[in-house]
Amino acid sequence: MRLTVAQALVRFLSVQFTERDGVRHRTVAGMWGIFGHGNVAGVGQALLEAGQEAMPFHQGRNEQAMVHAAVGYARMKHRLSTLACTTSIGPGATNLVTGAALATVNRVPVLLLPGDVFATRPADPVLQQLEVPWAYDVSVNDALRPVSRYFDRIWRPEMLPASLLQAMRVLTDPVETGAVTLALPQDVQAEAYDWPDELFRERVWHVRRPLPDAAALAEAAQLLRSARRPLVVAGGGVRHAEAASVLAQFAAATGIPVAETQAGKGSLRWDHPQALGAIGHTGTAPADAAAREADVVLGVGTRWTDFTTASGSLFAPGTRFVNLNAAAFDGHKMAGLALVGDARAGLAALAAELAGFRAPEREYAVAEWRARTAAVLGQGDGDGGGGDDGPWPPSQAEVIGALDAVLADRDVVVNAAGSMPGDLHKLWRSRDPEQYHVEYGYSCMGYEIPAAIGVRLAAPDREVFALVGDGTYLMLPTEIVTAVQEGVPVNLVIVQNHGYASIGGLSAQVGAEGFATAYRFPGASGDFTGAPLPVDLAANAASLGLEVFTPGSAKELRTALAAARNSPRATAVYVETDPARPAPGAEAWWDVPVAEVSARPATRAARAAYEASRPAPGSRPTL
Ligand SMILES: Cc1ncc(C[n+]2csc(CCOP(=O)(O)OP(=O)(O)O)c2C)c(N)n1
Ligand SMILES: [Mg+2]
Repeated sequence: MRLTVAQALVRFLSVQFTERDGVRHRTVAGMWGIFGHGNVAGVGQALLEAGQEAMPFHQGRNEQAMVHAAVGYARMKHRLSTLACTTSIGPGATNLVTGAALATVNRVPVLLLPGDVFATRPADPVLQQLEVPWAYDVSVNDALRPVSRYFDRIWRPEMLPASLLQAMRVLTDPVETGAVTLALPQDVQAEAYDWPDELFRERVWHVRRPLPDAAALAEAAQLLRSARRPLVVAGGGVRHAEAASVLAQFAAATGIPVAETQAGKGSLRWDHPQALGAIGHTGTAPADAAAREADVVLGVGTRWTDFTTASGSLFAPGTRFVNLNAAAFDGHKMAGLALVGDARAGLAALAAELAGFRAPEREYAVAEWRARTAAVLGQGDGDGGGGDDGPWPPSQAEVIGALDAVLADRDVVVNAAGSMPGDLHKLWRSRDPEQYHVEYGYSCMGYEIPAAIGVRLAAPDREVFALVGDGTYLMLPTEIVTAVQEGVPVNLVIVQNHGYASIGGLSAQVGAEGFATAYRFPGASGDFTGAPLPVDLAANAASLGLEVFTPGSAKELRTALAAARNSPRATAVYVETDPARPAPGAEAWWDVPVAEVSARPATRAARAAYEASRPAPGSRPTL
């Protein structure tokens, strides 16, 4: 079949399917794109020719945001389906780098198709070409190599078929997956070639659920049976593997309490009898207490990041770890016993090995924590009432409480960066495994709005609320226009606190005195402590086409959230928060080193506090 390289690529992608548990999905269900001279005549023409059914198209505004949308989509689809992103060469391509890193860090599949410079080199340098004098085969797309799990540059048409199959392998592999980049020189995209029909036959990529090795399972069961204070830590792998209900059964049957990482939050309903809530630096008091006294910890699908381990300080020396993980790389962390396998299949197998086992009874102060949570959420006895005459402006926690009161169980909250992820991790009461969608592997400001669009495209039957800090809003509001254009009725909650509040707090703590973290005029001293900026984000959101609500009381906030939820349009609820009433502080440490020498008293005091709080050398069990 004679087609251009770009036409062959689109045709191939339109007949790829993923299968797990007998359910089929389009592996690449659509494509985001911004056209330039590096892709308009190749991939752009091919999309036009293929038609919307073969490859639905979404017009992007910023290439980074396109990747965020694809990640939101793929995560919501449990990595069984994703979206591709086509870009021009040069800046359009390098704008992908941050999104690619985010996808790869979070192990979420996205297919990136940056244009590239001419393979035939008729007139180097072409517009936007980087020339590296000592390495003439390098283009800016090489910046995508370290952040991609598979990278290839299609210098000749003949290279395409084998590379496409490798790209699909990585996209559909639970261990390998992440950003997959096929760089497409602009002349090659438009070049015709006679392709074998075999390339375009329908293919089904079966996503495996491997079982851990029997000997390892037996050893893990023995270790857990011997434990006096076992603990499960649920990570993102639980969600990817759709293992929530198996985990709930496992916890109920064994009585082992469950704590959740950011990626794993929502694995258990917040009020499940074994649920301790969030773990680590942004954890709950009962979960962090359980971690401190645990003797055997079963990590399920977790990468053990510093937020989870409180920078290595959370678990006592001598704690034994069993890590059920699809990736051996993570399975062996924390000097653990690796159960290399799928979270759902592995948990079921482990439950069978543990038949009859019941963890020793132990009380954690869960009821106290839940009452405390309800109070800071402005929910009194936690029944969702009592918040209507709450204080104004609300605390950030009260905004979370209002959302909790208004949202239905299947609604989704999306967030990634700022002070909100920590507050959400600690306080949010997840009622559905898909409800809590916080990207904290890369914690990338600007993820929220495009990811909410991706989530909604993946789950059109769910209402989606993106919690958007003013800093995040200003970084990447661009895809609001796409939501308006395509009628994707996502809801933003714009949380105004006039700057990078989370970093302002951290800055004060590390002796940097909040320097340049508020959105204020520079002032006489030039340290950004002047008057607040005359910026109106509500007007800005309205100008981009959103239906905007600006509540002026606690009661109006709930009414506005409900109206936004019911609106057929994309909306924003704009709310200014009270920084004087922060959420409960950290129960566990996080390592951010403080300047060792300084002329400033605040820095010296912070350094002294850092040295006093830092765990003694050698006391971190996992290093
Ligand atoms: C792309 C990116 N740049 C910088 C950071 C570092 N950072 C983390 S939170 C934050 C401030 C976010 O401000 P805002 O969205 O207003 O949330 P707030 O902290 O005020 O809650 C910054 C700059 C980041 N996470 N992502
Ligand atoms: Mg802010």
